[in-house]
Amino acid sequence: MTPLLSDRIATPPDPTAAWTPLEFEAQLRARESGYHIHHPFNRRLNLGELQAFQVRGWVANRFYYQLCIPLKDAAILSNCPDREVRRQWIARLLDHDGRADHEGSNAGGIEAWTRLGIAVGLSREDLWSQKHVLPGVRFAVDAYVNFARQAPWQEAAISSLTELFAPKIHADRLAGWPSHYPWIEPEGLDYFRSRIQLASRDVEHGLEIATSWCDSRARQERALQILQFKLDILWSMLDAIERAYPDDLREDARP
Ligand code: AHQ
Repeated sequence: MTPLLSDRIATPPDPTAAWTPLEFEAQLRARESGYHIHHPFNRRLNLGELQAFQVRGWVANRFYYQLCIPLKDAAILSNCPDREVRRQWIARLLDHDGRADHEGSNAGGIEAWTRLGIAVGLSREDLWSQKHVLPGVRFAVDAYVNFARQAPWQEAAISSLTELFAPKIHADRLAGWPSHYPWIEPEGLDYFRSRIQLASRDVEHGLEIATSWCDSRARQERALQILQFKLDILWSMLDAIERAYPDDLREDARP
């Protein structure tokens, strides 16, 4: 029986059809090339090519990002009517603000980042005064928080999925900094140690939300746009930091 001509002509894929969950996750992961692990400043930082003042500048500016993560997560919680989601999402806020007696390992990620700051030679006041926070860093981080306040909570949750790529950047720091920057006390790196497991946990929940919310190709494409927006936030933070702390920065201007 000769097959019908129509059986032999493969029907082209429908460009408006939703991707399968696996295809959608692969599309998200394909955005890794825009992650700030590839930014020239981060590459130099993790290759040990930066001077102490440049590391201090990076730590003091990233501190503002860490301070604002709980505000971002609180915005998502305030917009989310789903108790099951809130019960999981609130862990992110507590991971940064701390739990129980807020001492030691209960002190939270913002305190751990403060300890990183002290380990690289900044004072607690240097960090908490935000005196080193650059305009470009502040604008980028504030754009993230304001997005979380104004967007549907599902879209704001999707913006956290840059953490798909975070375990590698933390592992790179833990692998390289002790030999590249032996002057940094090892316990200062505890924050990076803590994030590897927490990032994986957060990504699992974030992907669950993204997969159920993005039930159409249009929403899946929107999710890719949102991920690119957050990748740009992280990238532009490093643009500002790289520009502010050139190798030959005047001594009296160095953090
Ligand atoms: O320390 C980081 C962190 O707590 C978070 C939360 C998450 C979010 O909700 O957007 N993203 C994130 C990230 C952290 N560290 C960054 C780094 O390079 O150290 C990576 C960043 C991210 O990938 O979004």
